[in-house]
Amino acid sequence: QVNLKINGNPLTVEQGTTILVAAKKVGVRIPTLCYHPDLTAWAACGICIVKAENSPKTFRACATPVEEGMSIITHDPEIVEIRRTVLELILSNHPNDCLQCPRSGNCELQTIAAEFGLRESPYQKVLRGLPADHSSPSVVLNPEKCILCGRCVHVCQEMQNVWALEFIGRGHKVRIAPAADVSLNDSPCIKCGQCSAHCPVGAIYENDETGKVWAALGDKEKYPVVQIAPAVRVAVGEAFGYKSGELLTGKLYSALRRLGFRAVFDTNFTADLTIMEEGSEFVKLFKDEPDKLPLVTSCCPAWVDYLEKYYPDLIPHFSTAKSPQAMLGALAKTYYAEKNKIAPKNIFMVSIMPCTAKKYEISRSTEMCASGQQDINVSLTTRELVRMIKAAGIDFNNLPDDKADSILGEYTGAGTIFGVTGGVLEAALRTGYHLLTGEELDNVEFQDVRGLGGVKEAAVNIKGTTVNVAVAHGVANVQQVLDKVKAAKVAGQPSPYHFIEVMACRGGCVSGGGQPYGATDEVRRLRTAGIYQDDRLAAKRCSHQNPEIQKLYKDFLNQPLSEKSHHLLHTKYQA
Ligand code: HC0
Ligand code: SF4
Ligand code: SF4
Repeated sequence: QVNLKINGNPLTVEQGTTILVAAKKVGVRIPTLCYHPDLTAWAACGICIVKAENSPKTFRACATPVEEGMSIITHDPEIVEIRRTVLELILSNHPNDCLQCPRSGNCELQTIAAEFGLRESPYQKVLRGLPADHSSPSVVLNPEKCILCGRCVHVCQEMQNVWALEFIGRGHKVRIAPAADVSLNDSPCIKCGQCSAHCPVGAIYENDETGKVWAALGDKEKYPVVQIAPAVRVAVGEAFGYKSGELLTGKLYSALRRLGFRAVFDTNFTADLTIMEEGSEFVKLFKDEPDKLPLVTSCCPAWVDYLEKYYPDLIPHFSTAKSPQAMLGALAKTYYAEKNKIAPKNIFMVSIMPCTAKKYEISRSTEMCASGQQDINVSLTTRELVRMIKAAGIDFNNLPDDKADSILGEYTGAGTIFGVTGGVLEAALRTGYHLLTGEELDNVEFQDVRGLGGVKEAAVNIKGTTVNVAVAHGVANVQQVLDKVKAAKVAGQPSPYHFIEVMACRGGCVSGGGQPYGATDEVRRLRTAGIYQDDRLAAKRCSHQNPEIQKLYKDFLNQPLSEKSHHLLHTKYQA
């Protein structure tokens, strides 16, 4: 414990706490641009400067741990003046086109500049003239807007272990760029979008495809339909003044109908279907070919991209079941189209995802044309949907609750927990137990695979048989799990795990790269609590109990892993 004073207020905090975090505890917000609680502080921007009382000593609050007896001043005329100068220097080569910027309204630089009342600058504006990179289906990189805070580089390296972004050049020529200065699409980038979620300004942002959706909504020939992912419902409210984690499924359905979608489906429905297919795949291997285990989940497209690039020898362990997004696209243009006598080519399927990598997934040609054309036409992030709702003048907060459309809308608690780390595995265990024993679980909650621990392991007892599972989220945590699998292989021993879940984003999709800005562990916990609340409130909590899933098998697919299921719902991977 360390005792100190901040602006004269005494407080006691734990050893190792930084001045920045300590100040927050006494209600003082120190401005920052480079600091982010997910990342190691590296004190690049200099705006968080504070000083010791009665001494000329200054500190970078984000990177300085508190010391016993310290007395810190966070705001006085001298400090404010230094911060103002730092800001003016940043603005001296930052374009002033806020009106057209993708971050206008939620840009951290814009906010700080407004707080400081910056009106005119003593420095001459010198723009760099750097071109934007539009090569990736998922994110756009505009180095001209970059303020060199380094968050994207650190996210990509520390949290994702991808190293797609780096600083290139020296002195005033320094800029962010994909490693080796190739285009983003030719770089090792896995399209998770975490860089875009952490960038404080408009230098990296989701590839905006709302224009295509507006066009389809206005096209009389088209039959626009939509699906929403599990994690969207607990985060979208943040853009409309709700607390993180507020469950807004009914309002979302309403908003989508008012935008003009003819049918509103729920990706949670096909999450239940993924469990039927993947769970059956697992049970078959577990019983008949245990040497082919572990089975690894494949519903996160950034993770798929990573595995194909970095662990191609493990591709045979990937579940062939497509992601819920992909399954819904295939079924909308076959099963739903048939039942409702709509020509599949007229259906325009939009998915609302917390994720930028889903934009890439829909273009993977090997798997995404099961219906004979592209199954999903456009994938939008939560952030893009928010803009559409606002642009359409929809009063989101006062919308009535609506229901999803049959026959692709009903979901169980197992479907909804896909949105959090550990959820896919937990859902699979709920149904796996039933498939292996023919019985139902008394307690469907598997606490060991929940929470924000980077790697979670559990030995699950299924009536005397042990199933060893592991869950990793945030790509940097994957390596230790996969290395254990590889080491066992080399030694000729059975895999230490039977089933592995990986999600590229910390916390799972609840803090995907396309979610509203501002995710921290605090926010992740709130969004996660919203998802588990949805699970607890559900009438049914296991995928195999979903009546619409049972009907789908009866009327159309026959049974899990049937020929039709294989054709529509399974895929292949490429090294
Ligand atoms: Fe996810 Fe998904 S859970 S990847 O995080 O499996 O994006 O929310 O939609 O497809 O369901 C994202 C979220 C999905 C898919 C589902 C899976
Ligand atoms: Fe790195 Fe993900 Fe950004 Fe690609 S999208 S540059 S992998 S953080
Ligand atoms: Fe997308 Fe979810 Fe994977 Fe993140 S964890 S890349 S949001 S699918």
